[in-house]
This record gives sequence, C-alpha cells and structure tokens, in this order.
Amino acid sequence: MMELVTLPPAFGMRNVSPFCLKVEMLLAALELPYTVSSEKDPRKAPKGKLPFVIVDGKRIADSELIVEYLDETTGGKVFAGLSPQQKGSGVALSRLAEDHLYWLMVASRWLDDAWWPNIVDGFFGFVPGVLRGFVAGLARKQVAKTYNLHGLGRHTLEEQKGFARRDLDALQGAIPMQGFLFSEQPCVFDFTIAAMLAGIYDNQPATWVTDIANDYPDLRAYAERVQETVGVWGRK
Ligand SMILES: N[C@@H](CCC(=O)N[C@@H](CS)C(=O)NCC(=O)O)C(=O)O
Repeated sequence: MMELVTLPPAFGMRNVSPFCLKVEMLLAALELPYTVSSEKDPRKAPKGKLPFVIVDGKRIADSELIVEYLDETTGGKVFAGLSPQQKGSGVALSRLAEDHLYWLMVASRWLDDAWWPNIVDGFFGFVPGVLRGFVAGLARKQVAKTYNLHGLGRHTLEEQKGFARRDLDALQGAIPMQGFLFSEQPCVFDFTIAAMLAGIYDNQPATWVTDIANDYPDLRAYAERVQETVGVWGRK
C-alpha cells in the first residue's frame, strides 16, 4: 500500500499543501489503497519538499513524478482519454497554477507581516518556544530569497496583486461553468488546479490572495465541485 507523506494540518486545512492534496485526490480517483501520514519538517523529505510517497520501501518525491509513477503503474489510467491538445493545455494550466500562482499564495502567507504569526503557529508550533521565532525567521528569509529569485518578489504589492488577478482571470477563462476541464469526470489537471484553489479559498484567515480570489465565485464553485466529486477536501 502506498503511503502519502504530507504536511500536518494547518490554517484550518487538513491538507495544507496543494501538491499533496493533488496526489491525494488522484489516489482516491484511481481507487488505489493508500494511507496518509505527515512530516512537519520538509527537510526530511528526499528532495526537501513535500509530498513524497513510500511504496515497496522506495521513496518517490515530487507530485509530478508521483503522478508519472501512478500513470506507469496503472497502465496509463492517469492520462487515459486525453488528447495531446488536452494534455498540452492541462500541463500549461498546471504550470500557471503551480509555478506562478502558487508563489503569490506563498508570499501572501509568509511575507505579509499581518499574516506571519499564522505561519509561526501553523508551521513552527513544534519548535520549542525559545527557538521558534528564530527558526521561523530563518525559513522566512529563505522564502523571501526564493520569491525574489523567482522574480515576483521584485514587484510592489500592487503589482503582485495584478499578477494574481491575471492568473485567476486565465483560470476562470479556462475552466467550464459546469463539469470539468476535459470530460465528465475530473482528471489529474482538475485536481492540480482545484487543489491550488482550495489552498487559496480555505486557508484561515484569508490572505490577500484569498481576498482577490473571492472576486471569482466560479473558480470557488469549480474547486468545490472537484473536491466533492472525488470526495477529498483540503479543509477540515
Ligand atoms: N514541485 C514540488 C513542489 C512541492 C512543494 O513546493 N511543497 C512545499 C509544500 S506546499 C514544500 O514542501 N515546501 C518546503 C520548502 O520548500 O522548504 C511538487 O510538485 O511536489
């Protein structure tokens, strides 16, 4: 049986990582037996990030590589029925969600001074009191550096908000008003986008990205539809 290793619950969410939630949704949709465990320190993961899965004693890290593994081991079930055009659009939308919108969500949690105490409690509660602020502060510096290297961190907050709006506009334009991206059932690309949106809509309290996303009720409805269909929710 596969073990999915995710972050522990935080910010009112059972599964706070969109990458972990995507894999969980896919495992449920494929009706594969799995267990979920948590690791509070991502540095202990094979590539320093979550999720990873443990299968037959082997650890596979990175949600996309896990998806590839699941496709191979189920005889192509993950991408079954998707045309090359649909796969192309799905990968492009996933990159938008996971490599761009994600970083805006991360910044809205980690780099907003008003939200920062939630990070300290939610992610660093396990660190003994005297060290907690110090360890959390070091991690925050790392996030700020990564955000800057990405490029998004070089913009004013107003400009970052503009980038978030354009990402959400693009997603809103791409998703259908009913049903799912490419067929009557959600596919892995629906899981990718819905998991990212769940993290934005359901984290408590709202971040500035949540506030912007609240202007897109169709995206919220879509994220709910995907979670309900597969029976896996990010929130508690
Ligand atoms: N490309 C990776 C991204 C995973 C990722 O960024 N996970 C975050 C949690 S949402 C993480 O573990 N961050 C810890 C860190 O970067 O130190 C995947 O698809 O699995």
